[in-house]
Amino acid sequence: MQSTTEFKTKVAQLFSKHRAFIERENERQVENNGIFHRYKNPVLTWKHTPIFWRYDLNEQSNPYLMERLEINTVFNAGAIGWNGKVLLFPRIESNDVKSFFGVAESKNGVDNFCFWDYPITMPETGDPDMNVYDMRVVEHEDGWIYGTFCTERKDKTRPHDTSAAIAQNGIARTKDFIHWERLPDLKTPSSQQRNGVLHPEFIDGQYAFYTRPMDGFIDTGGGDGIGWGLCKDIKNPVIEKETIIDPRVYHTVKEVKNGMGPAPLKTKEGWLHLAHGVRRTAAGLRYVLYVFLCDLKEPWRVIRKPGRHFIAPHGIERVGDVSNVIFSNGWVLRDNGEVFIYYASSDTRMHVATTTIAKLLDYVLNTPEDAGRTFACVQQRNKLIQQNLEIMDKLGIEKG
Ligand code: M1P
Repeated sequence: MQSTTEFKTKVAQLFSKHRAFIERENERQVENNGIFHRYKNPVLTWKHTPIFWRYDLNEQSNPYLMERLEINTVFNAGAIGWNGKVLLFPRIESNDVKSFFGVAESKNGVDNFCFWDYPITMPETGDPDMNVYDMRVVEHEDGWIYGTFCTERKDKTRPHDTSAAIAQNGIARTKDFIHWERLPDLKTPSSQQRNGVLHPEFIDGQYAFYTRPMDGFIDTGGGDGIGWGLCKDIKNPVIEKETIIDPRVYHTVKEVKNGMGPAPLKTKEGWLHLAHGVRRTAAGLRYVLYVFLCDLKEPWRVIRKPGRHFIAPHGIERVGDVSNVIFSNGWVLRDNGEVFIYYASSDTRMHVATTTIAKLLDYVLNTPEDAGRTFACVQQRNKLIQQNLEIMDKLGIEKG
């Protein structure tokens, strides 16, 4: 028979191990691409969730000190810079496959992320969500902070297909990240939606959304890429006309589908976007991130689009609950020009990559667009090689 002292000691050990895990310092990795730096440790995992979210700490009801409500994964986090700190709003998936949102904060944005005491209790609409996930957090010029996320419900028109579901864009807003006002789901001409993002500024006095129209729950079908639409009233959010601004394209990183990442960053050169693109491979779907730039005055107009992936699964990032996936719905631009890109790997954990707005703009403005086919791509590379050989010759650099 275990004594109360033993139970208390076990509980104390749980907390001290957890604290040591949260407080370990992260290490910036050396990368040779000149564009961003990865970090050694993920910034959020299921292990970061508080002990008191998972265990029953009452000795009478839990004498074996078991985890009663285990957590499986922590990924796809929205992000915001707030009072000098970084707040992340990850998708937290419980072992019962229901996701919910939490708030984790860090002073430096690269380690020591600590969850607030309670997860977000997202209010429901009249039609309860089965599941909510992938929240984009946007400070809008109307003074509210909005969360747009996927709300998923059973497709009641197909009662016998237990995996038939309908995805739509849910919307909520807050001023303190604790109390959220749920607004009606965004109505669009499409039967399914995911990856909805609110543009941070009004466009002609209207709210503007990036959308991702789909025919199916997984397959986009006739939905041809990232869409854009305006809505007059955020309390009755209806988009009547959806226009595709960034189409999916055969034999590119976004051949099968794509979706907007976080809300774009406003820069002197235009609105900078981070998005994910999906390609079908023999090993299943492969998700990577790519970057593009839109016009400042006409944010629906793409003006630069490097023809390559920006971040792809690397090392351990390749493996997880849904392997070979990199997904991002949060980044933070700091006052000093640093950009923290929060990305999830394989639907399992959160990482950070750091760079600067200057580097991102250089990348988006000077990385060539997709030349379109192998022959043209080789010509593009030959041009670079020829120029470099001349420089190496002048500088006396020997071929490695
Ligand atoms: O499993 C990969 C991703 O799949 C969905 O994204 P998309 O609709 O763009 O394919 C989402 O379920 C996302 O959460 C998940 O990471």
